Amino acid sequence: MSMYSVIMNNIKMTLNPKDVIISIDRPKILLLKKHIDYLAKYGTDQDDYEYNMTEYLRMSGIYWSLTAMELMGASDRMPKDDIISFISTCQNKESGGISACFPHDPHILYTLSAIQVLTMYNRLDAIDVEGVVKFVASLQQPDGSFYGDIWGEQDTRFTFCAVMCLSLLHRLDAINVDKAVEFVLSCMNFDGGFGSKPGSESHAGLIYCCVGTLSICKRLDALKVDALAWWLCERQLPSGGLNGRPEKLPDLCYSWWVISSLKILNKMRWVDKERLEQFIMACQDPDTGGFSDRPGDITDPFHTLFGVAGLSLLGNNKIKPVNPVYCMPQETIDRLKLKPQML
Ligand code: GRG
Repeated sequence: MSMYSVIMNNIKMTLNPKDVIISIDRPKILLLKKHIDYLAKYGTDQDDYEYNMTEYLRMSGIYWSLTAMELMGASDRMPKDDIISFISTCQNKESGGISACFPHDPHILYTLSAIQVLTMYNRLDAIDVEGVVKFVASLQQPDGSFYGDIWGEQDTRFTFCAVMCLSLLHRLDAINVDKAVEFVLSCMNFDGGFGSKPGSESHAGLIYCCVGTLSICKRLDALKVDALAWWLCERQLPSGGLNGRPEKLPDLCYSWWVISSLKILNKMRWVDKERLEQFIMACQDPDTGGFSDRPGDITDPFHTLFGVAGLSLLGNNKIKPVNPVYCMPQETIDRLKLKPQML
C-alpha cells in the first residue's frame, strides 16, 4: 500500500469510522427493575431454546447473572441453594477442575466463574478447594503461561483466570507468579497493548486480562501507561460506545474491558463519560429488560453484567461499587481483604 493510500485511509477512518447511530427513541435512564426481572426469569424455563443452546457456558452465565444482581442489590431473587448444589456437581473428582455443566470437561474459565460465585455466596465449603488449587497449578507451563484445560490452548485470558482464581482462594503460592508475569509481559506490543500470545494483535479484552493479572501480582510498574491508556481511549467512537480494536463496531462489553483497564491505570478521565453512559443506556431493551451489544439488538446476561458493571464504574449511584479487577462487588473484595494494585 502506498503512503498516499495509508494517509487517505486514515483520513477516511477519522471522518467516517465504523459506528452505530443512536435513534432518539432509545432509553436514556436506567431501567433497574426491568433488568432485575429479566435476570430473575432467565433460565427458569428449561425448555427454552436459547437456554439449552448455552449449556456449554452455563457456569459463566450464573456468574454474569449473580454479579449483576448483586450490583443491583437483588441477589435474593437468584436460586442460591440450587446454584450451590449445581456447582458441586460440576467439579471433576480426579482433576479438581470445574466444568460449565456436568458432564462437560473442566476448564479454567468455568473454574474461575464457580469460585467467583461461591466467593460471593461465602460458600467455598461446597467444593474441594484443594482440588481446584491443584487443577489450576497443573495448567502452568514452563514459559509461565497457562493452558485453559488439558487440551493445551494457550492464551493470556487463562493466565488471568488462574491468577484471579488463586488470589480469591489466597493460594497464589501454588504457582510461579514471576513466570506468569514474565509470560504476560512477553505479550506486550509496541502500542502498549496486549494480545492473546506473544506477537498477537492488541485487543481490549486481552488488555483487561493482562492489566488485571499485573494488578493482582502488583507489577503495574511494567506497563507503558501513557501509550496503553492512549490506545484504550482511542476505542471511543462518535456514538460514545467503545470498540475492542481499530476499525471494529462498538460493543457494550467494551464498556467493561476498556473502562476497567483505564480505571486501574487511573486514566478514566481520558474518555467522554457522558457519551459512554448515553451509549450504555441506549443498549437497554425497555420491553424485555437486559442490555444488548448494540442499541436495538437482543439482550443477554453477558451484556447485562457489563452494562451494569460499566455504569457502576461511571459512578451510577443506583448500582453498588464494582471492583475493576475482579468484576465482583467491591464489598466482597473488601471482605476477602484483597488489595489489587491501582495506579
Ligand atoms: C471475570 C469479567 C471476567 C472475565 C474473566 C475470559 C476473561 C476473564 C476475559 C475475556 C476477555 C475478552 C477476550 C473479551 C473479549 C470478548 C469479545 C467480545 C470477543 C469478540 O472478539 P471479536 O474479535 O470481536 O469477535 P470484535 O469486537 O473485535 O469484533
